[in-house]
Amino acid sequence: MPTPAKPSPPRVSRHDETAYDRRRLRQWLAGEARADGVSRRRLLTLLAATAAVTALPAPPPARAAGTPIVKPLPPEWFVQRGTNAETRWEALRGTGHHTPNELFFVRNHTTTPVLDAAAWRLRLWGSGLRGTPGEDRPVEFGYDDLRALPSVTRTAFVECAGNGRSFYTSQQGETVSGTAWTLGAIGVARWRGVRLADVLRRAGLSSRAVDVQPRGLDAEFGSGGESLGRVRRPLPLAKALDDVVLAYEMNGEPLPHDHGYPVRVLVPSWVGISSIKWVGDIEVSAQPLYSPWNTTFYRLFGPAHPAEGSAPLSRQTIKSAFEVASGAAFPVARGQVLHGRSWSGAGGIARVDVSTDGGARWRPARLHDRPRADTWTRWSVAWKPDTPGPTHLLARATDTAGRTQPETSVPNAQGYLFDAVVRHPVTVV
Ligand SMILES: Nc1nc2c(c(=O)[nH]1)N[C@H]1C(S)=C(S)[C@@H](COP(=O)(O)O)O[C@H]1N2
Ligand SMILES: [Mo]
Repeated sequence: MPTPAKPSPPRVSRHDETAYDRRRLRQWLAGEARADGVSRRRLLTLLAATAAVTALPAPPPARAAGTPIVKPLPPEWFVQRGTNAETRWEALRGTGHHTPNELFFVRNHTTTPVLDAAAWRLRLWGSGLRGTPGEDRPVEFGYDDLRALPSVTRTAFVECAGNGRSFYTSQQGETVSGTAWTLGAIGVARWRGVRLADVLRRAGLSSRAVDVQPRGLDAEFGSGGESLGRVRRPLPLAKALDDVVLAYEMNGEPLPHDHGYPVRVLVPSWVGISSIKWVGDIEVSAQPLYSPWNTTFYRLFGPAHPAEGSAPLSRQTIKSAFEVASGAAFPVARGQVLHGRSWSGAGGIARVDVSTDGGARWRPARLHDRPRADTWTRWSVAWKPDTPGPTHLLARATDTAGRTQPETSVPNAQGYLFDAVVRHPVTVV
């Protein structure tokens, strides 16, 4: 259960309490203190009344009351889904290989915390670090400490495990739980940061370490009237040491608040939940770790899967999307070019086939990017519709590992890892 900010012990002088209250208010502003039952307005009033305010960075960006996302969400770019925002594929037409930060989808379990990089610390702790056995010996890094380490830059997608979930229902008639994403819960960015491996080694990684569990500084997540604690999910050490990045830049800018400022984890090719935003601490463990996010969630349950669920999800699956609005109208007998993108968690995209007549005939699309792991490949096909009326556009990708998108996806209760060919409705007029 959450621990409320504790009042100072009675022996502390009035002066100390004043200083502590100031610090506590600052921590609250940085998202590091809990204030259950106290309004944001009340705390801001308290803040304004203390000298702490003079030492504060710029005020947090204005956000609409009750909105869990900081950046603007114009309806021509996003569909809002609860605490999340899905990118509209038609808005990606004409953008380059990388998704502009303003257009990048947001998946929040609760609310974007507005953190202060100067006050932020990353704490590494646990039985998988060297030191006296049994002793909890945390190692801390500040924002400047991380920025002073050698940096790496990587192009990679972040994609929600539930991307495409709504097609289990609309195409296959399955009932699944979770956010009803279409295909817009993905974005590709150039991430810059430090290798998690470098930070782990500097912290004194022990040869006994097996799991690494980053945890976010956003609020605790409640489900079914119960708090599951802060968002966290273990990563096997092998992946943590391979290609995982602690990212502080996204497409050449400091991470936006909604995407994890000041630092997020980036786990290339894996389901989005692995890439913990607003990371505050990392447990390094000599014992295997569990959290709700690799047990209750992010396994496959259902008739086609073991009773206890599949292994925790890791790599993303294979998908394709057109940069076209659902239900778009195309003029008959006029030539045009259809654009889209395909991606896979198992490698690059080797081939894409497209049908403009609901799946009767297929032809290869022209690929505009070399096949590359961890990111998508853009493609196009020319199309001159000859018959007025409704039809479906279909795209079917094959990756360099030899996987091809199937006609139907094996269902699971939470609707993860949809991979089937999507039937995209359009009309010829
Ligand atoms: N701390 C924290 N990290 C998080 C989440 C969250 O709610 N809190 N959501 C996860 C999920 S489910 C996804 S799909 C990605 C989404 O990243 P984005 O919002 O930057 O697109 O962040 C992951 N990391
Ligand atoms: Mo997700």
